[in-house]
Amino acid sequence: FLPSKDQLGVVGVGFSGGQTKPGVDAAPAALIEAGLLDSLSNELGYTIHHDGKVHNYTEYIPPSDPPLQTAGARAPMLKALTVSNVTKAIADQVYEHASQGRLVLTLGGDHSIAIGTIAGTAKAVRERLGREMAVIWIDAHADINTPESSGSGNIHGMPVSYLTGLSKAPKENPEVFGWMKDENRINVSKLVYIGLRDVDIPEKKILRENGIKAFSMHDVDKYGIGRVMEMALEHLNCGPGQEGMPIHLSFDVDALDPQVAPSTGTPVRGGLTLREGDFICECIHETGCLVAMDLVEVNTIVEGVEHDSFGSMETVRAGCSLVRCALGESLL
Ligand code: 5AB
Ligand code: MN
Ligand code: MN
Ligand code: MN
Repeated sequence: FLPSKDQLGVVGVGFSGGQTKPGVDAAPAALIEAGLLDSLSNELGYTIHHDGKVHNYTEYIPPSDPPLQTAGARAPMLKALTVSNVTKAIADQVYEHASQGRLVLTLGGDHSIAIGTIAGTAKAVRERLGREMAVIWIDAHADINTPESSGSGNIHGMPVSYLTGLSKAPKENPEVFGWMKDENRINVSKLVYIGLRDVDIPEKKILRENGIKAFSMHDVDKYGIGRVMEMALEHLNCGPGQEGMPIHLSFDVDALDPQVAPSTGTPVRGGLTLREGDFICECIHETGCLVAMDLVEVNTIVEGVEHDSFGSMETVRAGCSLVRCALGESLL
């Protein structure tokens, strides 16, 4: 079921509409300028399929997109139409690469874009291989709020609820994620989190009620990252001697500790070390099951960290390292 070993589709997503801080849309250019794609082709030997662009999706952004108040919600959903339209376009781009058997790398952008990337790969994997796909979500946050449970209304805190079908477009409002079909969704039993340390109270309830596998920073401290990865991959049937299943890795850079990746919109102290982050990516590479990776939430101009400052450059470098490790840099 694997994509060809050396064909890499790249999508540059300069989109920040899933949250309110500008700067996360500049990340793909910063990552590419730092030499990420060059090293993937020159050092790791990938043939790169990239249109050479960082997309801003202006043609998909409606002229008016007022906050959407739904019954019983704590906060109105922000830029719902915009994020719905843009993630549909991203799903098509990612599907196009994946359906041609390429490994897909998406450079974000805020984490709302994973609605599109995962929808696109899930559909391609179903069509090509007749199989379900697993998702490994590396993040300080669970991003599983529903429009009702979210306290912020920011859609970058909701992608997993749409991807698992816990949130769906209401009948009276199909233009907000009504494009998502079952073929775009993943099963909650095929989802694993690592790095959690800032999970909202309603999200904890959702995780518990759905029996979702989650390794918090407490688990990383308790078992060590080596054991956590063994348990995570075993849960997804991707451990040694197991059959394996296609894996989509969605890596939010805020899973890393702010000391190594300060330049992100919602930093939380007490995160993964750079080596723990790289190790996670290396272990996933080793399975041979990786079909797609997102790197999201690098924000080069976030508050307190000037563009081109040391903190911003360090964050970009950390992001590049994570991608290279997931794509095989550390193999001897
Ligand atoms: B990120 C919060 N749970 O819903 C919310 O960076 C934060 O993609 C979401 O992980 C963080 O707004 C979203 C408070
Ligand atoms: Mn996230
Ligand atoms: Mn996060
Ligand atoms: Mn964040």
